[in-house]
Amino acid sequence: QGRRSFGSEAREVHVAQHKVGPQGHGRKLNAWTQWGELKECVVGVADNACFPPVQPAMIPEINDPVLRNVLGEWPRGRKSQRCIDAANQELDNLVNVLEGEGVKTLRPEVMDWSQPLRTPLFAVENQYVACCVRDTVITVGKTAIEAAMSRRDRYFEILAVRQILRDLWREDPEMLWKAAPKPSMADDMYDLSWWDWTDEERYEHMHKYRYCINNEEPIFDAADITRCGKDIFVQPSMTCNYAGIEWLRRELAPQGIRVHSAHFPYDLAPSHIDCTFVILGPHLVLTNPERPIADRDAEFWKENGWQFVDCGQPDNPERPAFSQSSKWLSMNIFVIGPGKVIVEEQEKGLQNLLKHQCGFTTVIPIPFRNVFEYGGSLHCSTWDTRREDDMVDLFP
Ligand code: DAV
Repeated sequence: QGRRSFGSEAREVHVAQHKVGPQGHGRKLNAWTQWGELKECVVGVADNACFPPVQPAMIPEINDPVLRNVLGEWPRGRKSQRCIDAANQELDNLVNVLEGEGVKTLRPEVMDWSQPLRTPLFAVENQYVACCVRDTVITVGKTAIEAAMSRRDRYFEILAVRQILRDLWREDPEMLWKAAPKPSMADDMYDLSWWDWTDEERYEHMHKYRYCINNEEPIFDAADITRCGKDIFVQPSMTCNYAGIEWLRRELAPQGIRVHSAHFPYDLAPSHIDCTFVILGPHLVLTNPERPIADRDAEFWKENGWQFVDCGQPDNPERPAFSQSSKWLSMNIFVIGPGKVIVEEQEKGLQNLLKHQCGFTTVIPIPFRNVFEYGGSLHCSTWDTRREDDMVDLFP
C-alpha cells in the first residue's frame, strides 16, 4: 500500500498540479532568419567564469607573446573578478540597449563553473562560463535545439538556460524542444594528431575539412549554424563535424527545412560561422575577406540572387590576451531587425559600410571589447528566442 502514490491516478494528479504540458497562453518560440524583428532574446552572463582547461577539443594559447613568456603556461581556475565585472557591465548595457529597442531580454542562471566535472568517460578540473549562449542552443523556426558540443568544460553549460527552455516549452504549445545526442566526449571522439599539424600541413589539407574532432558522433555548436528561413547553413569546423550536419538534416527534414553545409577552406582552424559569413538580410551577406566561401558553395548562393559584401579589416584588431577568438570578432554583429544592427563601438569602418552600402538605417554602436575574453562578441553572447519572421524560401 505504501506505493499507492506511484499509481496512475496519483500520477495524473501530479501532472495537473505541476502544470506539465501546454498552457496555450503565453510566449512563442520563433526565429526563422537572422534578420526578422527581434522581440525576445537571451543575453549571456560572465559570472564565475573560469579559464578553459587544456583538452582534446581545445589547446588554448596566450595570444600575447610577452605575457606568454611571463606566465609560461596557460592559467587555470577562476578568471579575475575584475575581468568578470568588466564583461558583465557590457553585457548589462547590451540588455538595456535591447530593452530600449523593445526587445524583452532573459538571462542565464548564475552557476558555479569552478566545480570539477567527472563523467564515466572524462574529467575536467573546472567548467567555463555561460557567456556565449549562441553556442549551446539555437532556435530553428519553432524548434529549440540543444547543441552537441565538443568541449568537455562546456558539457553542462546548457543547464544555465534550462529554466528558460522549460518556461518556453510550457507556455508555447507549438514549440518543439530537441537535444542532439549528448556527446560522450571520450578520447576516441577526437583526432589528437590534428594539433601536431603545422600551418603548412593544415593549408595542404584545407579542402578535406578535417579538424580536431572525428566523425564518430554527431557534433556541432549552435553557432556553426546560420538561418535563412527554409534553409539553414552549417560550417564544418573545429566544433562541428559532418555527422553533426547529417543529424541536423535528418531531424529537420520532416519540417521541410533544408540543411546545407558551408565551407570556408582558408580558415585553417574554424569555429562558428558568425565571424566569417554573416547574413544581413534577404539576399545579402557580410563576408570575411580572409575567409572566402568555397567556390562550389558560392555558386549556389549567387544562382539564388544573393550578394556578398566584404567586411573591411577591423578598426581595432586587438583582443584580450586570453581570448581564443580572432580579430574577426569585429564581424560578430547582432542584426535585431530589418535595417537595424548593433555593432562594437570602435568598428567605425564596419558601421559606415552597414549604413552606406548595406541599407541599415539604425546602427547602434556599443562598447563590448571586455566580452572578447570569453570568445565572443554581440552575436555570440545572445540567443534569439523570438523574431517576427516566417519560413521564407530564398533558395527556390
Ligand atoms: O573567427 O575567431 C570566433 C568564435 C565566435 N563564437 C573566430 C571565431
